[in-house]
Amino acid sequence: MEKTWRWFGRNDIITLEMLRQIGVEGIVSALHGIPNGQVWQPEQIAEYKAFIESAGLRWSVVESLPVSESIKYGGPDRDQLIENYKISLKNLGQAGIHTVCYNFMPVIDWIRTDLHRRLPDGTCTLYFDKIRFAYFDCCILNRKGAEADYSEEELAKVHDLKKTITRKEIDELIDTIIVKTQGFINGNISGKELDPVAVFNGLLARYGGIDKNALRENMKFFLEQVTPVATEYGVNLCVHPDDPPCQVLGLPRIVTSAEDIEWILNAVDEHANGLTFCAGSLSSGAHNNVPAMAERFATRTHFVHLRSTDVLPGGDFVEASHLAGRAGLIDVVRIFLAEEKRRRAAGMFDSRIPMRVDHGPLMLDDLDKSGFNPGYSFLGRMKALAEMSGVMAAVEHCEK
Ligand code: DNO
Repeated sequence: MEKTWRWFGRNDIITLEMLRQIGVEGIVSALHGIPNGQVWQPEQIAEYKAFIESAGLRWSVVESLPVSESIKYGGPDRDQLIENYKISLKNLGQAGIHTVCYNFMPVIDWIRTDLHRRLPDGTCTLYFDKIRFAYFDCCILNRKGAEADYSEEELAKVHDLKKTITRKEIDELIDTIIVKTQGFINGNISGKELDPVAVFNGLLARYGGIDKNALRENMKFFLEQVTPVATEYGVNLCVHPDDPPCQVLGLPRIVTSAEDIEWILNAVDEHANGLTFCAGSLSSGAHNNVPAMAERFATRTHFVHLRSTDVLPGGDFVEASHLAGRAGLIDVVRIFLAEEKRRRAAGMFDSRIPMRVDHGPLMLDDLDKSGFNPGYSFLGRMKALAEMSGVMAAVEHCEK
């Protein structure tokens, strides 16, 4: 697999020169400055690509070319936005960038309630606390009917939390869920909103009539139009699973399980309509057997995120070490290395599958630094990359 790294552009405090030194081969990035929905112009792509190449690396994957909300809920301007998406895909393909990751999560991308959960070994990690999330839903957003989505036991715990939670904790929860996790990924929240809760509730309101089937239909509509363009220009599209893989805030989520993924791949049964195999997101759903899913969807996987989680009693989950947790990354790596072998034998152009380690603990000197995006510090990811490189080398050695 090609060792890639998510890099956030010239403002990233991790430089391309640092990445060369630790054995990174390819860069995963996006034109973060372009507002969602606008065309990525050939000159803008060429300039960014040249900058990456001047450091001796290549721009391997776009993560993400964002799918505008209006495409997801079927707004009046969706046709124009899909046209723009097609032009960006064509421009990327013509520039020689062949892997484009996106997601189809309405309103909110990945969700965590705590970005600095201290572990016994002194490192910090990302955490999802179901009760705090339910508190956010029922008592901060005050979403109508939210209570129906939680058990009586959970609601009783929310009630207890209400008595003890401080104003500071409430502000942090809002900042974490709406701003910090979303601001850096070209999501719907820029991070500059004066009243993030009001903005967020406005975004949620657009999905009033959209259930799972309606969202699936909108995704199919999108895929039917963009996949032929992707195929024509040699681009592999790869949808990122929902993180966490479950319904949230009354919104439908449709990339949560093997059944969902099967549906998407069948909706447009073309090689270019593929999957980002995010082992971390999938592992945070207790219903998912991650290595079995890797086996099942390997032929349509175009990009791999190596990360693992532990699901805890009560619905919480925590990011695990890359060699532990329920993702089974050693098996996952073995499965994708075998898939690469199959593709090489078949003479396929994409026989080297890009992989990146996803997230990593905040550790050592990085604990005192500011400026990292949540989950994307340097040393924790470097350690994870070393671990995963070791696993790849060992598997390849044993299969010789
Ligand atoms: C968070 C990421 C996601 C992912 C997008 C892909 O760390 O895994 O934001 O990049 O969902 O479109």
